[in-house]
Amino acid sequence: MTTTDRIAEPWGTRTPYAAGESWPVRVDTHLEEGLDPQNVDRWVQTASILHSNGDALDVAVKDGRIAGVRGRGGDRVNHGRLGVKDLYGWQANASPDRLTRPLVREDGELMETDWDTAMDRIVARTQELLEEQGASALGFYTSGQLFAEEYYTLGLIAHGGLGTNHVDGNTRLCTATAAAALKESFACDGQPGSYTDIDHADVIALYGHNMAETQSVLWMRILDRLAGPNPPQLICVDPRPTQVARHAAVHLAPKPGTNVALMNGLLHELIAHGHTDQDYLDAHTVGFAELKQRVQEYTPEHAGRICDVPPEQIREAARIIGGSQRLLSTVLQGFYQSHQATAAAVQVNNVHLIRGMLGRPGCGILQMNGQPTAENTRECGGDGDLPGFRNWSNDEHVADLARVWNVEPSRIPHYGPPTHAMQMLRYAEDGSIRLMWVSGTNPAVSLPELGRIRSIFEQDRLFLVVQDLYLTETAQLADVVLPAATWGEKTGTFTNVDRTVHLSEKAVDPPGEARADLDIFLDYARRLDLRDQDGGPLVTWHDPESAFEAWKECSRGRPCDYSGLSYAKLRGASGIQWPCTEEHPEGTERLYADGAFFSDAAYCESFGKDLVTGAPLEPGEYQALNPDAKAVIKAAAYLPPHEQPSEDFPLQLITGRTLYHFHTRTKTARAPQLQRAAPEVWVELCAADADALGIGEGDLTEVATPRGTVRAQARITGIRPGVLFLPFHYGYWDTGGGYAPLDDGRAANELTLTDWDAVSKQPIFKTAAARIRRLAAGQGPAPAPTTTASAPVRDVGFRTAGDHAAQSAEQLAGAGGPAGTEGRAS
Ligand SMILES: Nc1nc2c(c(=O)[nH]1)N[C@H]1C(S)=C(S)[C@@H](COP(=O)(O)OP(=O)(O)OC[C@H]3O[C@@H](n4cnc5c(=O)[nH]c(N)nc54)[C@H](O)[C@@H]3O)O[C@H]1N2
Ligand SMILES: Nc1nc2c(c(=O)[nH]1)N[C@H]1C(S)=C(S)[C@@H](COP(=O)(O)OP(=O)(O)OC[C@H]3O[C@@H](n4cnc5c(=O)[nH]c(N)nc54)[C@H](O)[C@@H]3O)O[C@H]1N2
Ligand SMILES: [Mo]
Repeated sequence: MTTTDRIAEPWGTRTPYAAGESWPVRVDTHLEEGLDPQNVDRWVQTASILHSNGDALDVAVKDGRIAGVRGRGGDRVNHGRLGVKDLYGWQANASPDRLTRPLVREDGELMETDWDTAMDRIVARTQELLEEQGASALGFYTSGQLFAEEYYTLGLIAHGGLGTNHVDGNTRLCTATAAAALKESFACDGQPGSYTDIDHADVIALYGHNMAETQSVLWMRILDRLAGPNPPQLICVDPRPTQVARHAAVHLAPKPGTNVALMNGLLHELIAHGHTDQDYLDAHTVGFAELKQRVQEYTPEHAGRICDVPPEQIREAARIIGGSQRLLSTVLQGFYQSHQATAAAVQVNNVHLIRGMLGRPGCGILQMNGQPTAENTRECGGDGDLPGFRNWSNDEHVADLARVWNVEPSRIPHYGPPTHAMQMLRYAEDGSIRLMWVSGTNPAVSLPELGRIRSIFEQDRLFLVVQDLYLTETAQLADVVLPAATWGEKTGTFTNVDRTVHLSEKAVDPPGEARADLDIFLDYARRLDLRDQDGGPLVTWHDPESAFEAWKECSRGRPCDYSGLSYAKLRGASGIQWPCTEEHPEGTERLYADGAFFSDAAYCESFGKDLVTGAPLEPGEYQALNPDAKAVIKAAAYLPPHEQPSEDFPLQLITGRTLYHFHTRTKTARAPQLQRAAPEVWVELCAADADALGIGEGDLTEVATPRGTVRAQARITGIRPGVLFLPFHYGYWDTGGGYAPLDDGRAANELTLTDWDAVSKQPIFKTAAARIRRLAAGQGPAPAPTTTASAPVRDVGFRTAGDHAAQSAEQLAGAGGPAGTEGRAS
């Protein structure tokens, strides 16, 4: 057993291993100071809720409260390891400012009330609007952080009960493009690869994905391969010098927003040098000829000019990818939050299709998720898609869902694509959506162009319901605030990036009168008296397990088949990957192993879209394109970003994450170790730009775009010249308790633009034209971590480290063995 300051050493101790070996177990534990593991009352099984990796852990319960966490050594995902947010973030559950009673707005002020009053108000407003205007007046904006059971229930209420098409999750901001790219290539959502591909890969390419900070346990797996015999080579595509870039054989740092040109350059090289698998192409794909023609003009010189990347680097990256026997690719926000998001992500799928590298150990695609339960939002209908990856433009799928729900098919809206979140806001702005119910997301910090978002939410004619743990920036604008229970306080299941399903059990009671999101949705349905077509209750379940049983039935026979799972089976287990059926009771490690896809027109989730306009293809068009249920290779030409640098705004602004915080920080700012590691907003720029503008390390600056300004201390890093980076975590809540004024200029999204990818409808957070100027000398270095992509280029006389409260235990297998863990590691 060793003790480590995991704030200073976020990835902990290396446990090297070789290709094809099993990743060694290392069990990470952090307990509140002074608590001995022997004195923990109970350990309760769950998984991480602060990213999509699905790291399994047990919560320590002491005297009825959460007192720490320990990784589950037997789990297939993390083999016991935990990232920093999970080691320390649980403390937010017990924050004294948790909401404990519902609030309603009276004479402009939010006042405490009881559940009956709050719910009756929502129900009365719902019924008035249904009568006045119909279901199109109602919009539901949910999350990627609730549980599968909760999304499925909300989807049924909204689609099958009320009949509105206005349902979406913040997954629209997050991994709508992952879903869209998988639908374009494979006609269905669902991750082909498995995390065990890391154990086998000889080349791993990370596209716009800062895995070291955002899936830190997955990164530990890669670090351990890099430290072992015959390590893989990494390719990193990111304009910042992330830890991923620092470990890469080739680091391509393209101009933001040029990913399609870069991918076309790589594809050009792969094809020109014959790195293609003609047998695979012939047997399993359509569309190669068009791709070949499309990428012909993207020589390394041409692509390099667009991306401002040396052509030699593109050649070198293509040589490494082309020489690989086992290629794993991961894709995330640097590709997804961009104007040609889907087009770029699809080109990564194309690399695998033309090389025939799919469905074998080491040959995986991870079109990553971000949020812990985003996969479930997509599977269960929380994002507006029909549950079970049913196709809204296939009447038979709608009829089948109507059978499962026992409603008339006409009750389920399917006249057009589900309304995406940005369109829902437009409808609220125009006054056609009059009730918006926000659950598990904080859009007043996380949506683009916050000035506009505030003005939409502040309208009198919009009835805003917010369901959260805290009085967030968004909750402050609500008409009704509902106090929710969260992870650790309620039971449910969720699914990570590589389709691994975990059960998360209730460990402690929620504070005050806070209720599980599931119970709130069930109460709404009951009060509205929603009925099926035989007059029985529409929602036939009453608790998490009965909801899960219902969801299993809905998923039966669909790609994301949960029918072989149960709470009993998940309890104590090591995580099970869907599809899990009677035939495959232990789950399925990789999709498409035999080159067979879910893409038959009668079965598939999507007929695809035009990659430029986003217009959905007609069933007949799809049938003609892909008559034999193969994978579809779709080509795309590069188009420049919509907002280009100008004389007034000569730089490009990108936004994103740091290791120590989660999103709008409602949880991580309430964990002292994490908050101390990154206490305030900063802006990153390179030394050449800083020198030219007279900006020194730590100076106070103002960053401006055509939409607003943010004030931040400057951190000088190795970021690409001409590019600024702001973390988007900092809203207006201060750890002191109060809120800074909403127009104080701290949130990155004051600066971002109202614009999205035409195909996935994912907003663009990674390109905006911007400028920066120095306001004043700083007092010391910027409040940015030194351990991460924000590492300074020069010594700033300060290193990120934790205090005594950051000490965490690491127990290596063989050094006493992982204590108290069950199950097996794969
Ligand atoms: N610590 C931490 N971990 C998290 C989260 C968190 O908030 N904090 N959130 C979770 C969620 S919901 C998500 S979605 C994921 C996100 O995980 P990531 O996508 O890894 O995180 P980001 O920082 O948003 O963006 C990744 C990288 O994209 C790069 N980038 C910007 N523009 C471009 C471009 O035009 N091209 C390319 N190639 N790269 C570009 C940025 O420099 C950045 O390093 O993280 C998950 N994990
Ligand atoms: N500029 C910029 N903006 C971005 C991004 C970016 O890279 N740059 N990334 C985008 C991405 S990928 C994402 S995922 C979004 C994230 O944006 P948000 O979803 O707005 O961020 P969170 O802070 O995670 O908000 C979740 C809210 O749910 C609450 N909550 C937590 N658990 C529960 C629960 O069990 N029940 C209920 N009812 N509430 C709960 C939390 O207190 C919090 O207020 O931000 C997006 N916005
Ligand atoms: Mo996300």
